[in-house]
Amino acid sequence: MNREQALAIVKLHLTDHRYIHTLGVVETSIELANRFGANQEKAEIAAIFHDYAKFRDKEEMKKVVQEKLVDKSFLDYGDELLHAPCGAYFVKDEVGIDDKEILDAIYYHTTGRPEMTLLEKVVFLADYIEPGRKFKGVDDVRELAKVSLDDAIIQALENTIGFLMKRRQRVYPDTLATYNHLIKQKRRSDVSE
Ligand code: DGI
Ligand code: FE
Ligand code: FE
Repeated sequence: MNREQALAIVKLHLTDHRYIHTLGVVETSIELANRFGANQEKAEIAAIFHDYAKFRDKEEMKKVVQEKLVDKSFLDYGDELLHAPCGAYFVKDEVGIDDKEILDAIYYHTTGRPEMTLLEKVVFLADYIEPGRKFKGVDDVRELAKVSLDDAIIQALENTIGFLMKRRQRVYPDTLATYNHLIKQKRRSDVSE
């Protein structure tokens, strides 16, 4: 499947606004993949499909988690999380993509996970800093992304966790675990410098 075919499929599932966001994530993913040495073709496909399930019916997605996914914990932390793991499921089931690395980059694009692969990190960060994003603090993350993938992700996680806590929303445990993991790793590499 080439870029045009993939974009044509995903466009059918998204609003114009979300499609433009997706194009931003694609360009940023390619840029980050080149900067940090991830597979550019896989980054492109994962980015194109990362929000494939953004507008799927919530009840349909809850059913997918219950019946098809191993990890049911996504049901307990707010409906916004569902589109990531369910997106990976639908992209495999409906589009026929079965590359595990691409599917995992879609699956973990919202929450992250400890021990993220390079490809997962690229898509996770691109989703946060693509040019259309206007979050408070996004420019700091964009600056960090010029030099360090992990430092940029730590800052993005700090922002997102802070954002959720200010609104008294639940924080998905693996999002916190991702933050803890990257901080621990950073301390370790600081000590060895
Ligand atoms: O799908 P996008 O809008 O492009 O971005 P996304 O996949 O990062 O989803 C953002 C939404 O997910 C936003 O409403 C905040 C929410 N979110 C991100 N991390 C967590 C979270 N929600 C909960 N409950 N817990 C999290 O850890
Ligand atoms: Fe998303
Ligand atoms: Fe997105």
